[in-house]
Amino acid sequence: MAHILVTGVAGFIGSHTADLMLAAGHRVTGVDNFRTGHRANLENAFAQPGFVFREMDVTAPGALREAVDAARPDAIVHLAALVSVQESIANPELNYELNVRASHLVAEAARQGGVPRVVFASSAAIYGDNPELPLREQADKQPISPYGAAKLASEALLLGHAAAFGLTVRCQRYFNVFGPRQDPASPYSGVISIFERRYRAGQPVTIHGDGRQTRDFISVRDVARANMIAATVPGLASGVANICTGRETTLLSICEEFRRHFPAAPPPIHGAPRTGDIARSVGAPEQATAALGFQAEISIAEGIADLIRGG
Ligand code: UD2
Repeated sequence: MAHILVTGVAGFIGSHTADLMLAAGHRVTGVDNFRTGHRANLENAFAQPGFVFREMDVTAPGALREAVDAARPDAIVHLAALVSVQESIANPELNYELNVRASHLVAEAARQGGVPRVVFASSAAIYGDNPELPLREQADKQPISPYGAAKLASEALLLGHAAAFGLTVRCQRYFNVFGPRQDPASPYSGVISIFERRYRAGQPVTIHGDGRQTRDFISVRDVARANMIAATVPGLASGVANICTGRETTLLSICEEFRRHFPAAPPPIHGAPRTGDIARSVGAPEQATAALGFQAEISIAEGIADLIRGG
């Protein structure tokens, strides 16, 4: 069994990743500063004997080094981040601090603390609106936000450390992740989290445009499993991989799926398309299968049922 340090453990993806690792018998040291994470997400983790929590900011001087020295983990899963594309546009400096400098600090803490492996939360945002679908890892990177640029820069920083200092670095390019604990608070939150809240409240959802736009929606439980594999399976080589399903789903079919659970819901309202919106997005999942032995298993129907059940 391994001991994993998870940064951003109180976040949406972090808390599911910790829960899954703990259930599999691994030990987890989780760190979070609760800037966007929530203590409530850790309710299950706190009840597990293999869980240790440190409230800290990964960019505070010496903080990561101290956490690494105390835990002596087998891997760091670095999920702490400024997670909102909109916030990265409003505050590029903070985006640099939390999405670039923090990644460098993780790479350095791993090198200096002798941690052999780092798993990094990258994003499909690095591809921007590259139209060569399905997006393969070698596709041109055309980030259209400071957020996407920072994720790309972080991949380079971490892989540079991997090559120079012999760490194993796995960059996980998440596509549109959805599931329980995703925060629907902002209009720019993940669309499925917004829709779930509105369907549950009996309010109409707003579809920006005709609803034929597509995304590669992946359940957070599949993403947590991809993180656990990347952190714990022995003998992996460094590299990047899309964490996606390879399935293209329209917003209209997401609405249909919700209607099966909420048949009395009012019909969606169509608004103007969102500025800068991408018409289609889907990833090629083969590289994750080849490098990690990972394949998404949860269908949209199962994932939405899971979200509505909560947990
Ligand atoms: C954005 C971010 C991505 C991530 C994601 C949240 C970029 C380049 N990417 O991607 O990094 O933060 O959001 O999961 O900005 N929509 C509606 N009604 C709503 C909300 C959304 O129709 O109430 C549409 C939206 O216009 C888009 C689609 O749903 O066409 C998906 O929106 P999203 O914000 O969930 O995801 P995405 O891929 O635009």
